Amino acid sequence: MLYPQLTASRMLISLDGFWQFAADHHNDGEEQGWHTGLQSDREIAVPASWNEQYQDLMYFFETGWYEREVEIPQHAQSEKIWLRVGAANYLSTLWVNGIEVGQHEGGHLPFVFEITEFIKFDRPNRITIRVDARIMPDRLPPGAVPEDEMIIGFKGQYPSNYYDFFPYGGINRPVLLFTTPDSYIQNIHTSTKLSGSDGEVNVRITMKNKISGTCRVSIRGTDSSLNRKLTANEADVEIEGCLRVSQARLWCPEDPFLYELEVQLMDDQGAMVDQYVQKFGIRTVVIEGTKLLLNGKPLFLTGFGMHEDFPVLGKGVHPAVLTKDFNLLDWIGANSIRTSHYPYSDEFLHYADRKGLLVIGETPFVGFVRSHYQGNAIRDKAQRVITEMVERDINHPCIIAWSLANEGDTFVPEADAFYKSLYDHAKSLDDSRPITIINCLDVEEDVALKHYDFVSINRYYGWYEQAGRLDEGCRVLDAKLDRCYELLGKPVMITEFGADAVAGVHVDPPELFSEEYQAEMTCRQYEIIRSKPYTIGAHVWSFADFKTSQTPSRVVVNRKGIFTRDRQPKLAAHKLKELWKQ
Ligand code: GCB
Repeated sequence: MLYPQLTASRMLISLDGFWQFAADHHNDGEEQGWHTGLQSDREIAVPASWNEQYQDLMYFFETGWYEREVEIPQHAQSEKIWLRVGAANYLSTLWVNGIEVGQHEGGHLPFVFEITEFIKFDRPNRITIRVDARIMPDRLPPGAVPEDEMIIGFKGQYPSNYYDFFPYGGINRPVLLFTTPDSYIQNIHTSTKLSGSDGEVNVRITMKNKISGTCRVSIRGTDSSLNRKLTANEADVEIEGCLRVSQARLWCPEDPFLYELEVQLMDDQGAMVDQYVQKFGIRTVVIEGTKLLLNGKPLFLTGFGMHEDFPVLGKGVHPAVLTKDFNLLDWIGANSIRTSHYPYSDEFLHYADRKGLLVIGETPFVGFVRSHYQGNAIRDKAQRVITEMVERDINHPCIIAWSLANEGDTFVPEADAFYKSLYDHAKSLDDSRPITIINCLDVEEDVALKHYDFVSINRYYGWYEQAGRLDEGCRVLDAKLDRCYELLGKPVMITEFGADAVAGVHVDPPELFSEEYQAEMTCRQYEIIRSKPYTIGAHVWSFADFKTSQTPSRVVVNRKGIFTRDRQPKLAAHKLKELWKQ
């Protein structure tokens, strides 16, 4: 489903702001009838995680209930009415006026439900959203997994998520109410190729169409268009076509030019029924030999793994934080990021399209263990999530690659078929971008990497290994990189390397946790990675300090940020800037 838009034919209202909230400590609110009227004791802000808004909710990982009333304009009576939640972590159920509309599983992708039949026009409508944030082994990402299956840290951390970021609960992204006409444009898929200096734009458009008329597709500012006759149809209608843009202005970090594809659904009298404007960029991205090519030119990715994380907001998206983060990425000279360890908000990706930031889009599959590969349940669920992610993000020029998993157990034999099936599934949905997964231990025993287009590795030599011995850490990194390429013969991306630094701690000669150690390690290792002919990128872990669960190795937050959690630069930020802005 398309991102909601205010157009000549569609209305859009934000339901962000204050909602009534109640914590359901026993997860039995439905039995108590909360969906028919919430016994709310407080207000809470949306979008934002609930945890940092009230002290007693910081460690609340059960079910939260949200409620608000909304009056719908009379003139929307002939329209379809939809409700879209950008993301709510983790399992959401929607009721309108006490009637259950639907459920969505997954904490980092949107859900949208048509609510037309539940809406009243003569009185306020009660919208209720239940968000179940329990941590469980079969949730993505998983928690509370068997300790004997863990391959890295996290034993006994509180809460018991099996990943290194705080499992914030709640409605973290915008809630939008919007309308479409009864016959409407449902989905638009663009993909682009180059032919000499021209751009070829392949479009696939699906519609729910109950009229006879025409679908008009054009690229604004060009003379490129196509028209298709439509007959009234109760089923989904799909049209495909190719538009050509001569002398195309190619999307790239230096000139992130966005074209606008205007799609109009017209009736037989020529009146417009529905309209949607889809932005896209003309660009290609391929792996060729040991190179990553954008528009045919080799590219080296410099930047970070990040998190959606900020004080008070938790995982809530806020335009001011996005602005600050993009400003800092630009200041430091980063050209790319990875959406570690889940798909980021629509708002982030729209910003990246406009700014020319290159993005590796990651699934929320961090920390799969052996038992996840047994049977088909997790594989099927993971494939559904990949489908949702690719469908949501396919038109973003900023996304140049997919990462299908971070640091799963890729060393047991069952992992081979499991990760191959994820790769095949993602390729079948999108063959226009390279796909990777991320290894965290030795590549020699890894059974999954071979299925992917390029190799991604997270390495902490000089930190978790060779701790405090930077020279040795650098030597090991150098040798292991060469071995990795020798074994797999594919381009290598270092998706994580870095060290914790507590802002304000200075030690000479440099020691663990000092700003000096972080700065020296990051810069020296960056140069080693950059010097290899087969590497395509180096992402420092991490952009900013971020909240984690409690464990003896984390001092309230993970301190590997190059910026503090409130976005102030550490020494390493200045040093990296010198390297990246050369
Ligand atoms: C990793 C993980 C990342 C952690 C990081 C660390 O390998 O991918 O989620 O936060 O290490 O700091 O330990």
